[in-house]
Amino acid sequence: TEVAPGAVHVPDWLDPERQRALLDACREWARPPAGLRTVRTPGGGTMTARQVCLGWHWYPYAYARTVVDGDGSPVKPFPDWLGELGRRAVTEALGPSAVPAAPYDIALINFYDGDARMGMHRDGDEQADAPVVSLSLGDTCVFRFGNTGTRAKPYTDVELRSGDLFVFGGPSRLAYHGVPRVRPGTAPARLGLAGRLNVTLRVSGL
Ligand code: MD5
Ligand code: FE
Repeated sequence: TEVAPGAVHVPDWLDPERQRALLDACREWARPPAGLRTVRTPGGGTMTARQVCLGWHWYPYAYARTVVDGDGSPVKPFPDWLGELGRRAVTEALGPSAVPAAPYDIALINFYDGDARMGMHRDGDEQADAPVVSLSLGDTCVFRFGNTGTRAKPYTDVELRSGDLFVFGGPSRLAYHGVPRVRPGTAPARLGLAGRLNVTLRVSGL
């Protein structure tokens, strides 16, 4: 389903076996060193979603090769298979011509418990216009897709479920978006995951 030009939602893109494999990988990546951390914003606040990064470490609002705002460790490598998954996602959602020439080299993995939220923002710290690939696991959330020029309404709210793919390319790459709520207890029981995980794949341009 095309939610806006370049913004395509593909429900149930990852089958149960691939969801399991991605979740197991996320659990490994979440362990220290360079594991799951609470993100502190320059204003003194904390993000409610916790995060682990692969390839490049995101800290508000820049990228680094070490966990500069955490344990100082080198960031974990971005595996080839994840880049392959990203290219396949873009091909299936937007077509082969939308696959970027540069390799996917960043994964940001956000963990949301039942109370976590993400406020409306744009993702502008990458120096490349490649589509962002988003994969959801666990609890369903309300994902809010907004506009490029303003943080304000109108919004399109979409429920993202375990296994869903969303690709944000073209004119939607710099749109405002957020996660106003998670629906606790909606994860498939087979995953054994209390909460929501979102994996985004990005091209750094760095
Ligand atoms: C999430 N993550 O569900 C979302 C999914 C983040 C973040 O927002 O910054 O880690 S990615 C949604 C996204 C990425 C790039 C562009 C657009 C949406 N968009 O234009 O709507 O944890
Ligand atoms: Fe974002």
